[in-house]
Amino acid sequence: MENKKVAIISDTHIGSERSRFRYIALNDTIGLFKSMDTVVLNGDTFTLLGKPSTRSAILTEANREHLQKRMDTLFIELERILRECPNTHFHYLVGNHDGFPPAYDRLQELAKHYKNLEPHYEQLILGDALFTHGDLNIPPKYLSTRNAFSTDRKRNFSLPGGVPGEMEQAMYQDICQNMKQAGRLNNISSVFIGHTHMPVFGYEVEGVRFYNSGGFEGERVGCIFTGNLTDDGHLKDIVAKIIEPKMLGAPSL
Ligand SMILES: [Mn+2]
Repeated sequence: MENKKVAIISDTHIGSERSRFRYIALNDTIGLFKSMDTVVLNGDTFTLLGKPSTRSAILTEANREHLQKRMDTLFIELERILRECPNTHFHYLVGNHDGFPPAYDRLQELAKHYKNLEPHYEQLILGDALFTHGDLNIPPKYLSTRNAFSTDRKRNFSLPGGVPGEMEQAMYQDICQNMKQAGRLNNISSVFIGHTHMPVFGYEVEGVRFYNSGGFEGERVGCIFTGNLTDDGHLKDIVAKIIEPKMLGAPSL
């Protein structure tokens, strides 16, 4: 057995007019995916609904209809990726913009036809790495503020490194707490999240390294992480390929 090559990306927000990804297959992304054994799409790959800060946003008839239409359009793109990369296994984690029960049901339907698609509602563990979008780990006090991200957004992160803000640190603590309760804190070495659109590379909390692939809306810095998953389940050689804000051109979906 050889190491498995893994890529992780989040928050491409395809379908949002501010997204720099009109298609995820732009600019060699599809080539990178083809060269991988496993790709983790770590939430908010598509913007199916505009501004939900939580997945429990009440689905009115109007936005349920809207959701159906968006799914019809945007999941064609997902099918294209699955067809073009038949030897790559895709883990699709949902976020707060694509994590609603009807969308998750549709993903599960799609997974019956495409064996290289595996949807996840909350989290995924591969070896000693845990993947989750991050929206489920925001403490209520931050959700109740008008804009939970407003102060964080002023900071300018650089990769590698970057010191996470107060809300992000609270998210990490929540994730550590959950892992402790599940008895797996000692088995996890790295955690990958998204959601805040702030890239973070290997920030350590309680012996766990946290990674955030940033975001692809507006001028935000986003990256694709790659690493090697060894036979004995260790995700190593983690590197970040930064995707420059202007690289992908203006979206026009
Ligand atoms: Mn999100």
